[in-house]
Amino acid sequence: MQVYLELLRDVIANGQDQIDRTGVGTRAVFGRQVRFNLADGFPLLTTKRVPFKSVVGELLWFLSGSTNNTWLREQGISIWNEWATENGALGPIYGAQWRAWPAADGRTIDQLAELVTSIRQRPHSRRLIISAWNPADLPDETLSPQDNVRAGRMALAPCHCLFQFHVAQERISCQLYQRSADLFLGVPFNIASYALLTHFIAQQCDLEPGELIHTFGDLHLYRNHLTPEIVYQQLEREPRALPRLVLHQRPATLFEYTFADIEIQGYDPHPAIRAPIAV
Ligand code: DHF
Ligand code: TMP
Repeated sequence: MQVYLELLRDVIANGQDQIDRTGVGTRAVFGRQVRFNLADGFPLLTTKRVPFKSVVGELLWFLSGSTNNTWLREQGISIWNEWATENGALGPIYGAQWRAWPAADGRTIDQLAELVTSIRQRPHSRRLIISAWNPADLPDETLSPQDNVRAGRMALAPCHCLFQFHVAQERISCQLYQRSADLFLGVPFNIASYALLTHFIAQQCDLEPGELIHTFGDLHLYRNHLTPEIVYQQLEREPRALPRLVLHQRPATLFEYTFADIEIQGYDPHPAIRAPIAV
């Protein structure tokens, strides 16, 4: 995970100061790529504690097709609270697009179910893609998340918006395109989440996990994270050995994983670092 600290240094050294939608302001670079070989260990940051239960809960929630924050809240996971309406609604975000993309004729398309079928039948396919970027459902950037939801739109435009799988030599790799990336808060979650998803898909398709390739559009550090207590504190820390992921059983489908199936072993991170999130 040395590569994560290198991204922090890259944004600090090469970033431009930008104004952004939230009004907080960022330092940003455009277009970067990092790779994680999943055989080297599970890519969960060790230079600060990342709440793995929240990562797992969010992914299980996406996989279930839900876009309502209520279940996450009940699990004690608060990462989507600021964007939800009082009823917990978030509009047609990831879960809806992944599991029930609305087609023009009124059908819905279960992109993930079709993906698993395709990988099993045609692992050499070059079309193993899931997109959450549905222009018809995008929010109006000038409205609040809640007003967008009330208008039937997404609370937030998809950040991790497209991913593709690739099979070679019995290994399955995943490349994610993240158009907008909060390097301090969101990215550690995003890396772990897509690594976990790649392990699930590999298990479901009788393949070994290969690489996670993480490609970034606007990669930024919010100005209020560029402090001695937050980003610079993390940069002083020495990365430790990566933990390992253990999947205790193989559920019948991609959609039946539960918390009990998923264990992270040997996670010995430096302490958590609190930081304000830009809404
Ligand atoms: N907005 C912004 N500005 N950045 C984001 O990363 C972001 N992520 C969203 C929704 N909107 C966003 C969904 N994912 C946290 C992490 C991921 C996430 C939302 C929030 C977060 O606050 N993490 C903290 C606390 C985690 C906890 O213990 O609850 C962290 O320290 O990792
Ligand atoms: P934007 O829609 O104006 O780009 O703002 C979204 C912000 O949320 C931006 O800082 C990126 C961040 N983000 C992540 O980094 N990862 C995520 O998974 C999500 C949902 C958001």
